[in-house]
Amino acid sequence: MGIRHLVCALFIAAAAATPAAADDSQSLTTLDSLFDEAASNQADVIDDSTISKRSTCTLKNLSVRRPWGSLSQKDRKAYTDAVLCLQSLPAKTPASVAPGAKSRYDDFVATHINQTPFIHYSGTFLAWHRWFTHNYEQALKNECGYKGTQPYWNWALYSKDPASSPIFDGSAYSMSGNGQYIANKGPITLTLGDFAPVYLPAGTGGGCVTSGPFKDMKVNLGPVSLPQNDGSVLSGTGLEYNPRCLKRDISAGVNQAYANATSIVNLLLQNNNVGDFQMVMQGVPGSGSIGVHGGGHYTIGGDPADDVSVSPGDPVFYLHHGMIDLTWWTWQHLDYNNRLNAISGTGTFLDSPPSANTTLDTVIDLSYAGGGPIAMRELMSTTDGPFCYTYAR
Ligand SMILES: *[C@@H]1O[C@H](CO)[C@@H](O)[C@H](O)[C@H]1NC(C)=O
Ligand SMILES: *[C@@H]1O[C@H](CO)[C@@H](O)[C@H](O)[C@H]1NC(C)=O
Ligand SMILES: *[C@@H]1O[C@H](CO)[C@@H](O)[C@H](O)[C@H]1NC(C)=O
Ligand SMILES: [Cu+2]
Repeated sequence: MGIRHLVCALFIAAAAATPAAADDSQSLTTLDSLFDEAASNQADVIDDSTISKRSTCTLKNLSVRRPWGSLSQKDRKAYTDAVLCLQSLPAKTPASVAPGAKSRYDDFVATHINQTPFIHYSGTFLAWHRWFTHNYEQALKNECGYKGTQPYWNWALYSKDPASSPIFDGSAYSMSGNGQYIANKGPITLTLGDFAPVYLPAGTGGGCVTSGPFKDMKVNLGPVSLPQNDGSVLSGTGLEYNPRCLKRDISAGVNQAYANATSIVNLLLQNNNVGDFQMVMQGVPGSGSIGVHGGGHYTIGGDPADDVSVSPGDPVFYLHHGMIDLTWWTWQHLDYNNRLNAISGTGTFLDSPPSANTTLDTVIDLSYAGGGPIAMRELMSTTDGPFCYTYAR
């Protein structure tokens, strides 16, 4: 047998033994090494005294955000206890702004509802959600005595079966389980302007969450724009008081199709241009893809997470956005000099209505969620300005 035939035979044998899913495990390995490379580059930057810095963040006092699955049971419970605490504290949002905002937790949901048209498919998308997640983490620490850091959900690790992952397995040490099973649900139909709709496979839940720390949680706000399994859409201001159970409809089909390791490595981290990076992350309109950002949200399902504006109404939102931030952080640190301060986009959703380009001087403000107004330039580095954190895998 000639060498060419041998190589060919080996290739066919490998292909037969490793169906499409195995490609993703290859990408998971690649993703791990890209995370490591980003962390190592970040450490070099922190140590580099020739780079002028505004903050006193050092390698010694960096705080480390970790994946949920690597936390001890005690640390997981400390996190969910702090979230329940935030849900028991009074809201700062006045009833005149959001009559349905009843808790400190709801302040964050109401802010996200009010700003949704300006913080998705816009120039502030990445930095806004970084600042939002950080201030939620700070509220857990400062107002609820939480000693840990914001954990994240690496979607790619569990893309074939998210419902059995340590995040959603329903144990006392999870973020609560799936919703109660509802049979015969149609797909979720997503529409965006005049683009062809995207159909998302329904999940294996649909009803109220019945297990884990958030089984008695009340979702107070929403709907704003909630696609239903029959193709219709429920609409509202989202700001009225509408108490109901936390629902989920966890969909492995969505996770596998959009929030897998191959898409992070091959489609996302490859982009040199931040405009392409953040567009692919959110799903290029008309491409049929919802990106890893949509992938995470619609994997959760239910009547917070299928509703873009109200999605922080499910506490898993912050683990999802931890991973979004980790993906941006990785992208930035793979080419620090060119990517750290890269911004693209305007102040409105797909620039509709047309608005000014976002710049490093653009100010964002989380209103009653807290944190105060801040310029984009402060939010680009996780080790300068107000931040001093890194990620571990
Ligand atoms: C980090 O350590 C430095 C040097 O000890 C200290 O001045 C600074 O306040 C610390 N910064 C943070 C964010 O903890
Ligand atoms: C992974 O995600 C990409 C992008 O959405 C998709 O094209 C690909 O089919 C997905 N892989 C699997 C195994 O579903
Ligand atoms: C806004 O950004 C676009 C794309 O980068 C650029 O072509 C355009 O000139 C900018 N507009 C202004 C007013 O700076
Ligand atoms: Cu958002």
